Amino acid sequence: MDILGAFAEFETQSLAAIAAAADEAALEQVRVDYMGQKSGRIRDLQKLLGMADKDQKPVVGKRFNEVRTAISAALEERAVGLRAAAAETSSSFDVTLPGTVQRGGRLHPITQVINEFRELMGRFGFTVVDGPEIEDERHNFEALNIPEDHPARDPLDNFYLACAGAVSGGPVLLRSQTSTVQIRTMEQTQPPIRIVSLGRVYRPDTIDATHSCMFHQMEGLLVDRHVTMAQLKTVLSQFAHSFLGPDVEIRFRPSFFPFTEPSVEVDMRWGDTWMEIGGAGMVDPAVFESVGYDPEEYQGFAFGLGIERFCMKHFGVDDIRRFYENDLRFLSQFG
Ligand code: FA5
Repeated sequence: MDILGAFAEFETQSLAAIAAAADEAALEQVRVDYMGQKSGRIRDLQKLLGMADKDQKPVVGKRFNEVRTAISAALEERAVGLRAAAAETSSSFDVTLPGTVQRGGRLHPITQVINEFRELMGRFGFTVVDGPEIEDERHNFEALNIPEDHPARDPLDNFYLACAGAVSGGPVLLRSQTSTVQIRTMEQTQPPIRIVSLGRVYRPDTIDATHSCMFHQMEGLLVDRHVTMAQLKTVLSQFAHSFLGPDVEIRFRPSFFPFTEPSVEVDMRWGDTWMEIGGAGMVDPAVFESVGYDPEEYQGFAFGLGIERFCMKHFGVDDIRRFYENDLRFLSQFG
């Protein structure tokens, strides 16, 4: 057989062997048998190259390279195919098995109510503002007309912190009410003002089914000329109707807060029972003076509502402590 004939036969046989290799190990054996540097049959072809006549050498050399390239390409292509097939058959994915249920998170019921309150009050034209949870005595008490000897300032009724305020250098505490944000807002803004602030407050109250030492309030403040208590009641009624439906009634009971005059407790009626949900009143002139407003020129109303109370009523929860226990069996029922 001439040299080129031997090349052709080698090519045909090796390509057939490559195609017949059933797995990667068999293919590797074919590669060693045909193309192996030490003992592969390609070495016989190389020897034939040396035996070619001088004028035949360019043609034979070119053909040798073509055969070698074709076989290398076929080996590579077959290896890719076998690897893909192996991956497919060895995959542990079984479409008949039940899937893993992905548990989606959801917002805490109190966060849901806070978001809804923000949205509702936004529709009434109230802007949402925030304030710090660590407060100084000016914002938690003094500017709110709560004098030094007032029982609300008793250290046993507040969470004072064992460090001094970064700005004032005076005592600091966890805020006991969101009314602090009234002062912070008025210090920075001129009337008219229409804000709500929703957030955590802290009191060392005895914990029971309706009281927690940390809870949430929504503070509201409106300051303008010619503001009346009737407007306060309208805003609170509209708010209650929007959140709980047209059957809910609200009533004012005379009360006292140092920062409002007159002051009221706000009750709401669900079914047959009245429930206290917050305090409210007309902003006391002393508060306006403490932030540099002219009490002759401006009036305002303010309210502070307990968010947990709404949440309990809304979702039919009978114990406030459930909200803070992080029990997924409880939390996953909402939303
Ligand atoms: C105040 O905190 C006043 N700052 C409200 C206010 C604002 C009056 C603006 C006038 C003008 P009071 O201490 O009553 O008021 O608390 C308001 C509401 O917070 C209560 O009606 C109740 O719904 C809720 N609340 C009070 N203490 C707790 C508690 N320990 N746990 C859960 N909710 C509470």
